Amino acid sequence: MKRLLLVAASVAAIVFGAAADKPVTPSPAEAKAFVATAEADLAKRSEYANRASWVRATYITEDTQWLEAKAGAEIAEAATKFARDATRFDGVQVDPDTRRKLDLLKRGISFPTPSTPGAAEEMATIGSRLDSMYSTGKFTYKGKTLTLGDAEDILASSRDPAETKAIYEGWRTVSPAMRTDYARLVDLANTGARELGYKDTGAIWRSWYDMPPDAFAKETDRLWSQVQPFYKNLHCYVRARLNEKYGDAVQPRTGPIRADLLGNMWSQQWGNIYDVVAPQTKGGGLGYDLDKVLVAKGYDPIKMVKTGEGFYTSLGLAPLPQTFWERSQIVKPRDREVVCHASAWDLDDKDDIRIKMCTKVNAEDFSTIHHELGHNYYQRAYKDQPWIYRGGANDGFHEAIGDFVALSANTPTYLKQINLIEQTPSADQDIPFLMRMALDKIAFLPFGLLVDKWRWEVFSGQVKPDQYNQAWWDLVRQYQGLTPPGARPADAFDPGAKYHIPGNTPYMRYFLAHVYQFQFQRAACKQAGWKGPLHRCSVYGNKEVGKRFDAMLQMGQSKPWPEAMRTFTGETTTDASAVADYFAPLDAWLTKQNKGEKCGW
Ligand code: X8Z
Ligand code: ZN
Repeated sequence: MKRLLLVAASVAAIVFGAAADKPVTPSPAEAKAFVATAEADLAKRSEYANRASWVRATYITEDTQWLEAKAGAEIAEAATKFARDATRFDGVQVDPDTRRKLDLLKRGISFPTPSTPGAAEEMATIGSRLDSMYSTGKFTYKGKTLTLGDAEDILASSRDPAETKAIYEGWRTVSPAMRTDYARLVDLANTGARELGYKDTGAIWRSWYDMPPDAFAKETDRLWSQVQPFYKNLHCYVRARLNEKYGDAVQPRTGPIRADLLGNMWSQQWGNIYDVVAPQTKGGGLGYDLDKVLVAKGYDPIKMVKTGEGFYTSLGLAPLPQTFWERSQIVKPRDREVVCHASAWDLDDKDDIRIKMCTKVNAEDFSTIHHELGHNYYQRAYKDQPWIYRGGANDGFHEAIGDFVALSANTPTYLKQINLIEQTPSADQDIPFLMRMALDKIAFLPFGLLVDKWRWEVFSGQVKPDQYNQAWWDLVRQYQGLTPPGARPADAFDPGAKYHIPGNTPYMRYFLAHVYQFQFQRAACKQAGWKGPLHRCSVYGNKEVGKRFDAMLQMGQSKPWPEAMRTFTGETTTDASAVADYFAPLDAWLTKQNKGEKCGW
């Protein structure tokens, strides 16, 4: 703390000079010293804020919200001030490393705080409250109180459209109460962003990808146009099967799909309705149901995490530390409120890595475990980087690491290797497998894109609070081709019913990750000398791949992301052709199946 005050004083002296009339250009050495001080200060505060957040997320009470908000306000205020001060070195000729660190300091904050007294505290209090409102949200259905976890289970398995509608709408009763808080948070963050010289908060978020913010927005549209025809094909096929199952009155053959019929609360992954849309291929289809297999084989949440760890160690990475097992929350506690939305944590930037989940024994959480462990393995790999570089090459990389691993971990070849299944489907059963994967991976793409398209509109002021819900549904309809099961109430705030909105977590990272993971997979399989179809490749046990993978992980965000990409894949751009390579046989098959359908919406 003392150090921080001293620095603030010395920075002022550097910039304004002793005589205090004319600004003096600071020296490169002063820039370096400033960066070192910022790193040391933020490192210390982040451990404190992380621990407070962990306690709140695993034990939601008034008091833990208060503690989290206090620690959060302090670090947000400090980080925003460092960002503001960093601009003083804009014209200074510094070494490339110092320049990158100054840039990262300037753009590193997703919710900058205005300098007005009390603003940081207000933002942190709202942030903690919104996340807690979401995480403790409940509603009543048939006389029973349901949590999100209960509701998700029903939505995944129910094939009664009256029930899915009730559950879908029921969960969305938790979010209208968030709207005023949310609008206030947007206002405050925008004021903070403008003080830093950005147009609005969205402009900061778009500045994280080593290219101009506007170029990034165009880049997301370019990627979407690469994959959109495939999504349209999948949408068309799934809609036809839903129409056959439920009839015209529930799901018409043309137009948008009813959002509650897809087995997921946000219709973001459709794997849970595989049974409804399973390709009728000769020879028995997929031949296994991972949900059932995990239960039948006696898997419990710990065993699922151990299995996930086993994949990473097979690549030559070190086992998780003992403290991971002692301190993680793997199972939902029965006696207190917690944040069930899965996350991975690095408490001290050293070895104290943990996951926090309310694990269910099912296929979705089998994948989620690999996803979360990817975050932890990344965090541990870059722990020896300077503090500012301890992050993903970009946030999409962070999300793609575990998903890349899960692509192998979901292959029948691997599932057989670890004795989960006895037989792998024959080579002519690729379509069912690809369908199962596409229901999760391809269906996700438009959702991954639209969440932050909505936030960009909100931050820019283009969408006002009374238009929040309509704008959300306009995007859902445009990109996902979905419609709600019934008219939405006037006070609805449906974006608030998705974790990352009240949780204030940027979302474009997941869209990017759904492209990167296939690039990683394509490159890894090439390194492994794999000659078969990409979707059948597993890199389990491949130490050579592990070595190159680890080299990328260790870089953290010390270099612009294309360099990290090159280190592992040899490529330097984001390229959705890897998605097309992986799914090519399915896309062709879908096109045939859709003959005669009026695709689109
Ligand atoms: O939020 C997550 C992870 C934690 S970073 C569980 N995901 C997104 C979501 O659930 O909406 C992973 C896929 C997309
Ligand atoms: Zn994640």
